[in-house]
Amino acid sequence: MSEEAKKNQYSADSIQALEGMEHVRMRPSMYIGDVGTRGLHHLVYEVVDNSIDEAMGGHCDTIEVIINEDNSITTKDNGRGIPVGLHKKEGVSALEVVMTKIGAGGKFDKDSYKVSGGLHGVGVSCVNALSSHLKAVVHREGKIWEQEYERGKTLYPVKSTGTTKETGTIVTFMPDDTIFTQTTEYSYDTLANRMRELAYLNKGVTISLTDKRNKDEKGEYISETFFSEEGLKEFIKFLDETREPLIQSVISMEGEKNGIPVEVAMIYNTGFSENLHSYVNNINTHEGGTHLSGFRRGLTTTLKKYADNSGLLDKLKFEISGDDFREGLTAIVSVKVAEPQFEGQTKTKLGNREVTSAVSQAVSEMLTDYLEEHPDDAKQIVEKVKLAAQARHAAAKAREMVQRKNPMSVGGLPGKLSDCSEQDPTKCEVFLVEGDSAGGTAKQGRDRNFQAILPLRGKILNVEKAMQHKVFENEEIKNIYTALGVTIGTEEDSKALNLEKLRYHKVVIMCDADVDGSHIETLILTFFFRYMRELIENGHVYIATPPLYLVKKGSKKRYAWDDKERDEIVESMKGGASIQRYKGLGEMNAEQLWDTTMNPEFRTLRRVSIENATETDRIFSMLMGDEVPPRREFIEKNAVYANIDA
Ligand code: 0RA
Repeated sequence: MSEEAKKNQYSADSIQALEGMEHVRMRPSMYIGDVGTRGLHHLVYEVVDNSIDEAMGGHCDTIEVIINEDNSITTKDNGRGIPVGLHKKEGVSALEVVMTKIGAGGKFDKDSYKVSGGLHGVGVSCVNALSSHLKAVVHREGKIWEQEYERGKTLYPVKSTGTTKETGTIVTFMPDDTIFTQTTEYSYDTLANRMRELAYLNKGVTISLTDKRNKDEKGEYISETFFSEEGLKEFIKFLDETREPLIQSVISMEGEKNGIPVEVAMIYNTGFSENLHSYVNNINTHEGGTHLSGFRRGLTTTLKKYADNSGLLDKLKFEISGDDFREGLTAIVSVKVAEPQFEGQTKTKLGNREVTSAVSQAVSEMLTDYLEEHPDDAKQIVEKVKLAAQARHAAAKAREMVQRKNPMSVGGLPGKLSDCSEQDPTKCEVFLVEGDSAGGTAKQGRDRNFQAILPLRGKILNVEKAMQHKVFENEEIKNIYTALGVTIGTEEDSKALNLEKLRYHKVVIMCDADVDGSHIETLILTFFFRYMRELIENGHVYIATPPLYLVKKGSKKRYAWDDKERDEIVESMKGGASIQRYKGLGEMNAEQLWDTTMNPEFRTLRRVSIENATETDRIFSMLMGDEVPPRREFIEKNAVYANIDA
């Protein structure tokens, strides 16, 4: 190539690079999912993923994440450092290429498990493009190198600023507030949950998180260090901390099958829910996929074979189904796939066919060994499966009652439901109200055109502690199913939730603003989380926020939702104000309830979303399960909704 041609080639490439970076800024959601809280946190995960890649290659064992005072983020690792030498094709430092070129961004070596779909693995250059300022510092080849950028544009060529004996990469970035317009404030808990998860998924790697925005009573920054010696085995113990184990130890394996690294850990508890968590290249695959199918297949065939041979199931009159093997099971499957294909609505379902048999084989071998070596545990498991099968039969009968066989039949709406007149579900709301008296007030206060009221009697069943058939037999729960028009069973799946006939697109939980109220709220949420998760996932579940105080002076009336607001109002009224504390919804009259809590123009509804299913699962089992001490500790430390971002 002539000098001239080379020059043209270089500028053509750099224009392309620029276009790539511009494209990220124009369509950030294509790269990081969204520009809300999730996307904001995703920036951190993206950089840390690169450090984890170094760790997976055996080049790094320590990663630090710091939330700086100004909400910018610093990550440090002791990996090899991003290469700084001349990148032949681009004619600039490799560091600059990694930071400013979309796609080329990641590693140059092909032997790492990069993620091509999903949300991770888009490269640090994306983080750079979406940061108002970023500084990269590299310790490599005895020297310290650095380069800075503004909105992805290089401020100066890579320069050396000193010498060093270390290796590693330090990245500091400030998310661009013209992109993240909703918020640029990082949540310590969200980052901590992910760092903890990464530490379990990558044993031996130390990951610390420090929050420099706040100091504790001792004047120290809030900081945690996550490290796991045993990986998934410990992760399972953490997840099942609040459940009572059925067997002695965690069953686990780690190895390679058909060239695919597979890690599995599982335990049975005395509970009734099934908790499966799956990961591909450290990404939580919420929608499952081929690795999870492989796990199920391996589990079912191995346990079935064992149970058949043991003669323990001889007197059972009906078939055991796959589900029966998973009652009270908590399991994690983690695989590394070189070229993962992600499918599904949220691109979190693994599609690679070859993974199924790899995981299935791994699980079969692991379980066969365990059952042979632990006959007592094996017996416990088979007994549990047997009970599950019996309960399933009882549940199937009970479930028929919430199954509307004929979709045309309207009959059977619960008598306590006060329906609205509007028929278009997208415009309709239903309030689930605690108690008949509050229900009565809500009925008077509502706009009957589009607001329906379903009073619930006292505390609804704690589904965390009940077997399935008890849940479907419960009067209040049956009423919720029928009132919402939600049925169980679709053409493809007899147990799937059917939301086609959902009667109201807003389902609002309205409880007293006190301890009892929040307990009932949690019971209802537990039910939705375990039995109607899609309703939450599709954004239909809301929590109403009634005020705590009414402040009055003469004819002036103002409501307050917390103590600070109350004090401000009292002060603004300049003396002589009287304060009424609402102990419950029942103390409000219909007009007050409408004004403060139900009128769409003034009310605040909190939409319930599941930020992190793994963590939410743990929290519900802790809050609603048997073991009291961890629950008390949790409630003392956090608000009930700490991890349900509403
Ligand atoms: C490109 C190539 C290599 C490593 C990295 C990037 C790298 C990126 C980040 C981001 C944060 N920490 C990082 N550590 C490394 C391979 C390096 C080599 O071949 O020596």
